[in-house]
Amino acid sequence: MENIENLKKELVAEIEAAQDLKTLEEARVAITGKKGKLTAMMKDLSSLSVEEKKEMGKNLNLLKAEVEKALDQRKSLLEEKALNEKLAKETVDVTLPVRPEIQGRIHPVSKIYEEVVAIFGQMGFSVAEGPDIEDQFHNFNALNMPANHPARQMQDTFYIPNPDSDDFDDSYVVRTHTSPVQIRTMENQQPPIRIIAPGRTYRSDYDATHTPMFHQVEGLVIDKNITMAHLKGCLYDFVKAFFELDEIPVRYRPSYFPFTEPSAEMDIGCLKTKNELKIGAGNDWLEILGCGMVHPNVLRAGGIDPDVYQGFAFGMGIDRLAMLKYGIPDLRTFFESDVRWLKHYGFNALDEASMTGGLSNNGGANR
Ligand code: 2NM
Repeated sequence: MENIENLKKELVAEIEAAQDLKTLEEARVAITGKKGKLTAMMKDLSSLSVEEKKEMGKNLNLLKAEVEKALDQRKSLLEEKALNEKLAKETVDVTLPVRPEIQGRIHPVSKIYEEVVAIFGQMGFSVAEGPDIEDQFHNFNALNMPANHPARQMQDTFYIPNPDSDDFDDSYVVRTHTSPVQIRTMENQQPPIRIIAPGRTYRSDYDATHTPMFHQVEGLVIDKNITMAHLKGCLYDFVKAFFELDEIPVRYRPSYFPFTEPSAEMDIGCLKTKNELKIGAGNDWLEILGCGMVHPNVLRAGGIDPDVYQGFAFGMGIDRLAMLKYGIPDLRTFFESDVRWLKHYGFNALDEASMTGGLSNNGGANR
């Protein structure tokens, strides 16, 4: 018994002495391996009397369990130590300046996205997000587009089969606009609501101005006594900030969207010449966004009483805004990941859009 206690101390000390995983593994082999000390003692049991064998066998088994426990504990400890050493060696100083030879650029879509969020953020809007894969209720029905509504065909929707149902109305869609995010917000939040929903949207379309995945930002304001005048003031402030102009001609043309009534499209004044598009001057008009007063059916679908609350909403294409602002002629090039294109149209990673720091930073001089 005395010997077993001493042996235990000796073996545990050997284990604890291991300073790295390799030494520990050597210790394990030397103790419990095929030719290990403990293994040899277990083999020697056969030379003992039955009584002695019983007593000694029990003690050796207990010892073996304790030694294995010590080995496991030491192993965990040394593994953690090794990981910490590795992590310490791999730390990077994130406060170091970006090396000038680094090729990475911010994509124009990301840049516009950040600018739009900064402008509406300053006006008190928060950003809302939702899933790319939607059910038809949130993408269509709740937006005053019931089954067989012609606008559903208008949108060239990508449908995704529902594994649990053969009924086409139960199939999912990749969202054709970010409006389902507004519906989800209304479902989960009481007015006043003031949100923008930027993100990816999908329609089956492909030419110089359409790609099957594109980006939208939509906005929604709901409160008591909201009118078209609030819509106009808000969107006027937005286009002035976005195009960095003190004044800009705007006009609203009547339009149709199932989810708003009345609906309108907003144009901004511009000058179109053969090679150039100048925003904010001239006798031409450029369509910039769609908007309107949220349809009572949409408010009801979102659980909001249209007799108490009104709202305005708007939507615009982020990619289209990028094409306009930076004069990029073909939308398809946005998603080709051509590094030469990114180098030309991309932005320095450190130029964050902000209302105080200047949205486009030196008019693009550091592109
Ligand atoms: C547009 C144009 C007009 C819109 C409406 C809604 C909702 F969910 F509140 F009803 N979200 N977005 C809307 C209104 C979008 O895009 C051209």
